[in-house]
Amino acid sequence: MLTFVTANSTLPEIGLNLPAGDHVRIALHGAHVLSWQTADGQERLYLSPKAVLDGQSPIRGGVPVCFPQFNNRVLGDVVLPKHGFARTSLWQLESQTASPIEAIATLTLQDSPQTRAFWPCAFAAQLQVRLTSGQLRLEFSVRNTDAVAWPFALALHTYLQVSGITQAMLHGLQGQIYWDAVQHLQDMTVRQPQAEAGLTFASEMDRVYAAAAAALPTLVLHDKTGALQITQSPNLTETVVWNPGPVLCAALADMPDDGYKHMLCVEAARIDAPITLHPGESWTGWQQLTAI
Ligand code: TA6
Repeated sequence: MLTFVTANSTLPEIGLNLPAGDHVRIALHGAHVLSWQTADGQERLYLSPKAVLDGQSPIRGGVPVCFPQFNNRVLGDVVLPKHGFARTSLWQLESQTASPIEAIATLTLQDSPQTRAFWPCAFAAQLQVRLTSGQLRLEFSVRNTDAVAWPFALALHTYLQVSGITQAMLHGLQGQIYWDAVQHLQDMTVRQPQAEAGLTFASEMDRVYAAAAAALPTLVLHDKTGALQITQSPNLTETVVWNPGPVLCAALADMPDDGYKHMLCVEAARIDAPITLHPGESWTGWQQLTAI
Protein backbone atom coordinates (compact mmCIF):
# COMPACT_ATOMS: atom_id res chain seq x y z
CA MET A 1 0.00 0.00 0.00
CA LEU A 2 2.48 2.62 1.17
CA THR A 3 5.88 3.30 -0.25
CA PHE A 4 8.62 5.36 1.29
CA VAL A 5 12.22 6.37 0.94
CA THR A 6 14.39 6.19 4.04
CA ALA A 7 16.39 9.40 4.33
CA ASN A 8 19.73 9.97 6.07
CA SER A 9 21.12 6.56 5.35
CA THR A 10 24.21 5.46 3.43
CA LEU A 11 21.85 3.17 1.60
CA PRO A 12 18.56 4.92 0.82
CA GLU A 13 15.75 2.41 0.40
CA ILE A 14 12.25 2.20 -0.95
CA GLY A 15 9.67 -0.06 0.62
CA LEU A 16 6.72 -1.56 -1.20
CA ASN A 17 3.91 -2.92 0.98
CA LEU A 18 0.58 -4.63 0.44
CA PRO A 19 -2.15 -4.57 3.11
CA ALA A 20 -1.92 -8.35 3.66
CA GLY A 21 1.74 -8.02 4.65
CA ASP A 22 3.72 -8.66 1.45
CA HIS A 23 6.75 -6.40 1.55
CA VAL A 24 9.76 -5.53 -0.61
CA ARG A 25 12.82 -3.41 0.17
CA ILE A 26 14.85 -1.88 -2.65
CA ALA A 27 18.11 0.04 -2.31
CA LEU A 28 18.69 2.86 -4.78
CA HIS A 29 22.30 1.66 -4.86
CA GLY A 30 22.18 -0.81 -7.74
CA ALA A 31 18.33 -0.76 -7.86
CA HIS A 32 19.01 -3.69 -5.61
CA VAL A 33 16.06 -5.64 -4.21
CA LEU A 34 17.23 -6.47 -0.69
CA SER A 35 14.25 -8.35 0.68
CA TRP A 36 10.94 -9.87 -0.37
CA GLN A 37 8.62 -11.08 2.32
CA THR A 38 5.33 -12.75 1.56
CA ALA A 39 2.21 -12.20 3.67
CA ASP A 40 2.97 -15.33 5.73
CA GLY A 41 6.05 -13.50 7.03
CA GLN A 42 8.48 -15.71 5.10
CA GLU A 43 11.58 -14.04 3.66
CA ARG A 44 12.07 -15.35 0.12
CA LEU A 45 15.42 -13.77 -0.74
CA TYR A 46 18.79 -14.33 0.86
CA LEU A 47 20.73 -11.27 2.00
CA SER A 48 24.09 -12.09 3.54
CA PRO A 49 24.35 -10.92 7.16
CA LYS A 50 27.86 -9.81 6.18
CA ALA A 51 26.76 -7.90 3.07
CA VAL A 52 28.62 -4.59 2.77
CA LEU A 53 25.95 -1.89 2.70
CA ASP A 54 28.21 1.13 2.20
CA GLY A 55 26.63 2.47 -0.99
CA GLN A 56 29.80 1.64 -2.95
CA SER A 57 30.34 -2.11 -2.90
CA PRO A 58 28.30 -4.77 -4.66
CA ILE A 59 25.71 -6.19 -2.25
CA ARG A 60 25.91 -9.91 -1.47
CA GLY A 61 22.38 -11.24 -1.73
CA GLY A 62 18.98 -9.97 -2.82
CA VAL A 63 18.87 -9.28 -6.55
CA PRO A 64 21.99 -7.69 -8.06
CA VAL A 65 21.36 -6.29 -11.55
CA CYS A 66 24.34 -7.32 -13.68
CA PHE A 67 24.56 -4.96 -16.67
CA PRO A 68 26.01 -4.44 -19.25
CA GLN A 69 28.31 -7.39 -18.67
CA PHE A 70 27.99 -10.82 -17.09
CA ASN A 71 30.84 -11.96 -14.83
CA ASN A 72 34.17 -11.17 -16.52
CA ARG A 73 33.12 -11.91 -20.08
CA VAL A 74 34.48 -9.07 -22.13
CA LEU A 75 32.03 -7.25 -24.40
CA GLY A 76 33.82 -6.36 -27.61
CA ASP A 77 37.10 -4.86 -26.44
CA VAL A 78 35.74 -3.03 -23.39
CA VAL A 79 36.95 -4.39 -20.05
CA LEU A 80 34.29 -3.75 -17.42
CA PRO A 81 34.14 -4.52 -13.69
CA LYS A 82 32.86 -8.04 -12.94
CA HIS A 83 29.10 -8.19 -13.54
CA GLY A 84 29.14 -4.64 -14.94
CA PHE A 85 28.58 -1.34 -13.17
CA ALA A 86 24.79 -1.20 -12.74
CA ARG A 87 24.94 -3.03 -9.42
CA THR A 88 27.28 -0.40 -7.95
CA SER A 89 25.65 2.67 -9.49
CA LEU A 90 23.18 4.97 -7.78
CA TRP A 91 19.81 4.65 -9.50
CA GLN A 92 16.96 7.18 -9.30
CA LEU A 93 13.43 6.48 -8.18
CA GLU A 94 11.33 7.54 -11.16
CA SER A 95 7.87 6.63 -9.91
CA GLN A 96 6.01 4.59 -7.35
CA THR A 97 2.39 3.55 -7.37
CA ALA A 98 0.41 1.54 -4.89
CA SER A 99 -3.08 0.06 -4.71
CA PRO A 100 -4.49 -2.60 -2.36
CA ILE A 101 -3.49 -5.31 -4.86
CA GLU A 102 -0.16 -4.16 -6.29
CA ALA A 103 2.74 -1.85 -5.56
CA ILE A 104 5.21 -0.82 -8.23
CA ALA A 105 8.47 1.07 -8.10
CA THR A 106 10.36 2.14 -11.21
CA LEU A 107 14.04 2.99 -10.93
CA THR A 108 16.22 4.43 -13.65
CA LEU A 109 19.88 4.69 -14.54
CA GLN A 110 21.36 6.72 -17.38
CA ASP A 111 24.87 7.11 -18.66
CA SER A 112 26.88 9.69 -16.77
CA PRO A 113 30.56 10.61 -16.47
CA GLN A 114 30.83 7.72 -13.94
CA THR A 115 29.31 5.10 -16.27
CA ARG A 116 31.18 6.44 -19.30
CA ALA A 117 34.44 5.97 -17.40
CA PHE A 118 33.62 2.24 -17.57
CA TRP A 119 31.69 2.02 -20.81
CA PRO A 120 31.62 4.70 -23.52
CA CYS A 121 27.94 4.19 -24.39
CA ALA A 122 24.81 6.29 -23.95
CA PHE A 123 21.83 4.40 -22.52
CA ALA A 124 18.69 4.75 -20.45
CA ALA A 125 17.96 1.73 -18.24
CA GLN A 126 14.96 1.04 -16.06
CA LEU A 127 14.07 -1.57 -13.47
CA GLN A 128 10.42 -2.01 -12.61
CA VAL A 129 9.74 -3.89 -9.37
CA ARG A 130 6.17 -5.10 -9.10
CA LEU A 131 4.78 -6.65 -5.93
CA THR A 132 1.47 -8.49 -5.93
CA SER A 133 0.11 -11.07 -3.51
CA GLY A 134 2.74 -13.83 -3.28
CA GLN A 135 4.56 -12.61 -6.36
CA LEU A 136 7.54 -10.44 -7.26
CA ARG A 137 8.26 -9.41 -10.84
CA LEU A 138 11.42 -7.64 -11.93
CA GLU A 139 11.41 -6.10 -15.38
CA PHE A 140 14.60 -4.62 -16.79
CA SER A 141 14.46 -2.34 -19.84
CA VAL A 142 17.17 -0.50 -21.67
CA ARG A 143 17.19 1.97 -24.58
CA ASN A 144 20.10 2.93 -26.75
CA THR A 145 20.30 6.74 -26.56
CA ASP A 146 23.62 6.74 -28.41
CA ALA A 147 24.42 7.48 -32.05
CA VAL A 148 26.04 4.07 -32.51
CA ALA A 149 25.01 0.47 -31.81
CA TRP A 150 26.34 -1.34 -28.74
CA PRO A 151 26.08 -4.86 -27.28
CA PHE A 152 25.13 -5.79 -23.72
CA ALA A 153 24.64 -8.80 -21.50
CA LEU A 154 22.37 -9.00 -18.46
CA ALA A 155 21.64 -11.08 -15.39
CA LEU A 156 19.05 -10.65 -12.68
CA HIS A 157 21.31 -12.44 -10.19
CA THR A 158 18.60 -13.50 -7.75
CA TYR A 159 19.67 -14.98 -4.40
CA LEU A 160 16.80 -17.17 -3.16
CA GLN A 161 16.57 -18.13 0.48
CA VAL A 162 16.53 -21.87 1.22
CA SER A 163 16.12 -23.46 4.63
CA GLY A 164 18.87 -25.98 3.89
CA ILE A 165 20.74 -26.29 0.58
CA THR A 166 21.18 -30.06 0.86
CA GLN A 167 17.40 -30.53 1.04
CA ALA A 168 16.62 -28.07 -1.76
CA MET A 169 15.70 -29.30 -5.22
CA LEU A 170 15.28 -27.29 -8.42
CA HIS A 171 12.90 -28.75 -10.99
CA GLY A 172 12.40 -27.75 -14.62
CA LEU A 173 15.87 -27.93 -16.14
CA GLN A 174 15.86 -31.55 -17.26
CA GLY A 175 17.17 -31.85 -20.82
CA GLN A 176 18.51 -28.28 -20.88
CA ILE A 177 22.09 -27.96 -22.11
CA TYR A 178 24.53 -26.40 -19.66
CA TRP A 179 28.08 -25.23 -19.27
CA ASP A 180 29.63 -26.18 -15.95
CA ALA A 181 31.92 -23.35 -14.81
CA VAL A 182 33.24 -25.41 -11.89
CA GLN A 183 34.31 -28.40 -14.02
CA HIS A 184 35.18 -26.64 -17.27
CA LEU A 185 36.07 -23.06 -16.42
CA GLN A 186 38.65 -22.86 -19.19
CA ASP A 187 36.51 -24.42 -21.91
CA MET A 188 33.10 -22.96 -22.53
CA THR A 189 32.53 -25.29 -25.47
CA VAL A 190 31.98 -28.26 -23.13
CA ARG A 191 28.21 -28.50 -22.82
CA GLN A 192 26.03 -31.30 -21.54
CA PRO A 193 22.33 -31.93 -20.98
CA GLN A 194 20.81 -31.88 -17.51
CA ALA A 195 20.11 -35.54 -16.74
CA GLU A 196 18.11 -35.54 -13.51
CA ALA A 197 14.63 -34.08 -13.21
CA GLY A 198 15.48 -32.52 -9.86
CA LEU A 199 18.76 -30.67 -9.44
CA THR A 200 20.32 -31.09 -5.99
CA PHE A 201 23.21 -29.26 -4.36
CA ALA A 202 25.90 -31.27 -2.62
CA SER A 203 28.87 -29.02 -3.42
CA GLU A 204 29.84 -25.86 -5.29
CA MET A 205 27.73 -25.32 -8.39
CA ASP A 206 28.12 -22.69 -11.10
CA ARG A 207 26.21 -23.57 -14.25
CA VAL A 208 24.88 -21.63 -17.20
CA TYR A 209 21.86 -23.41 -18.63
CA ALA A 210 20.87 -22.50 -22.15
CA ALA A 211 17.39 -22.96 -23.54
CA ALA A 212 15.82 -22.64 -26.95
CA ALA A 213 13.98 -19.35 -27.27
CA ALA A 214 10.30 -19.58 -26.35
CA ALA A 215 10.87 -22.98 -24.77
CA LEU A 216 12.12 -21.82 -21.42
CA PRO A 217 10.75 -24.02 -18.69
CA THR A 218 9.04 -22.91 -15.53
CA LEU A 219 11.38 -23.72 -12.70
CA VAL A 220 10.21 -24.74 -9.27
CA LEU A 221 12.48 -24.58 -6.27
CA HIS A 222 11.34 -26.92 -3.51
CA ASP A 223 12.65 -26.85 -0.01
CA LYS A 224 11.44 -27.74 3.46
CA THR A 225 9.45 -24.56 3.89
CA GLY A 226 7.61 -24.62 0.56
CA ALA A 227 7.99 -24.03 -3.13
CA LEU A 228 8.75 -21.11 -5.38
CA GLN A 229 7.98 -20.88 -9.09
CA ILE A 230 10.53 -19.03 -11.20
CA THR A 231 9.85 -17.83 -14.73
CA GLN A 232 11.69 -15.52 -17.08
CA SER A 233 11.11 -13.85 -20.41
CA PRO A 234 12.12 -15.98 -23.44
CA ASN A 235 14.65 -13.34 -24.53
CA LEU A 236 16.60 -14.09 -21.34
CA THR A 237 17.97 -17.20 -22.95
CA GLU A 238 20.00 -18.55 -20.05
CA THR A 239 19.41 -19.51 -16.46
CA VAL A 240 22.43 -19.46 -14.17
CA VAL A 241 22.39 -21.68 -11.11
CA TRP A 242 25.02 -20.82 -8.51
CA ASN A 243 25.88 -21.94 -5.02
CA PRO A 244 29.44 -21.29 -3.80
CA GLY A 245 29.62 -24.39 -1.60
CA PRO A 246 31.69 -24.43 1.63
CA VAL A 247 35.18 -23.67 0.27
CA LEU A 248 34.40 -20.71 -1.98
CA CYS A 249 31.87 -19.40 0.56
CA ALA A 250 34.54 -19.31 3.27
CA ALA A 251 36.73 -17.29 0.92
CA LEU A 252 34.04 -14.65 0.31
CA ALA A 253 34.58 -11.87 2.85
CA ASP A 254 30.95 -10.77 2.70
CA MET A 255 29.48 -14.22 3.40
CA PRO A 256 29.37 -16.08 6.71
CA ASP A 257 31.11 -19.46 6.44
CA ASP A 258 27.79 -21.31 6.46
CA GLY A 259 26.00 -18.81 4.19
CA TYR A 260 26.01 -21.23 1.26
CA LYS A 261 23.60 -23.46 3.21
CA HIS A 262 20.89 -20.82 3.09
CA MET A 263 20.96 -19.54 -0.50
CA LEU A 264 20.68 -20.54 -4.10
CA CYS A 265 21.11 -18.16 -7.00
CA VAL A 266 18.71 -18.78 -9.87
CA GLU A 267 19.49 -16.06 -12.36
CA ALA A 268 17.57 -14.97 -15.44
CA ALA A 269 20.31 -14.04 -17.87
CA ARG A 270 21.40 -13.20 -21.38
CA ILE A 271 25.02 -14.19 -21.69
CA ASP A 272 26.21 -16.28 -24.63
CA ALA A 273 24.73 -14.10 -27.36
CA PRO A 274 24.79 -10.49 -26.13
CA ILE A 275 22.06 -8.28 -27.51
CA THR A 276 23.04 -5.51 -29.89
CA LEU A 277 20.88 -2.42 -29.61
CA HIS A 278 20.91 0.10 -32.42
CA PRO A 279 20.35 3.82 -31.81
CA GLY A 280 16.82 4.41 -30.52
CA GLU A 281 16.09 0.71 -29.94
CA SER A 282 14.82 -0.68 -26.66
CA TRP A 283 14.81 -4.09 -25.04
CA THR A 284 12.92 -5.54 -22.06
CA GLY A 285 13.42 -8.78 -20.14
CA TRP A 286 11.96 -10.03 -16.85
CA GLN A 287 12.07 -12.58 -14.08
CA GLN A 288 9.05 -13.47 -11.98
CA LEU A 289 8.98 -15.29 -8.64
CA THR A 290 5.76 -16.78 -7.30
CA ALA A 291 5.31 -18.41 -3.90
CA ILE A 292 3.29 -21.62 -4.28
O1 TA6 B 1 26.42 -15.95 -11.51
C1 TA6 B 1 27.37 -16.78 -10.96
C2 TA6 B 1 28.64 -15.99 -10.77
O2 TA6 B 1 29.02 -15.44 -11.99
C3 TA6 B 1 29.69 -16.91 -10.15
O3 TA6 B 1 30.69 -17.29 -11.06
C4 TA6 B 1 30.16 -16.15 -8.95
O4 TA6 B 1 31.32 -15.47 -9.17
C5 TA6 B 1 28.98 -15.25 -8.65
O5 TA6 B 1 28.42 -14.91 -9.88
C6 TA6 B 1 29.14 -14.08 -7.72
O6 TA6 B 1 29.90 -13.05 -8.24
P1 TA6 B 1 30.27 -11.82 -7.32
O7 TA6 B 1 31.06 -10.88 -8.17
O8 TA6 B 1 28.99 -11.19 -6.86
O9 TA6 B 1 31.07 -12.38 -6.17
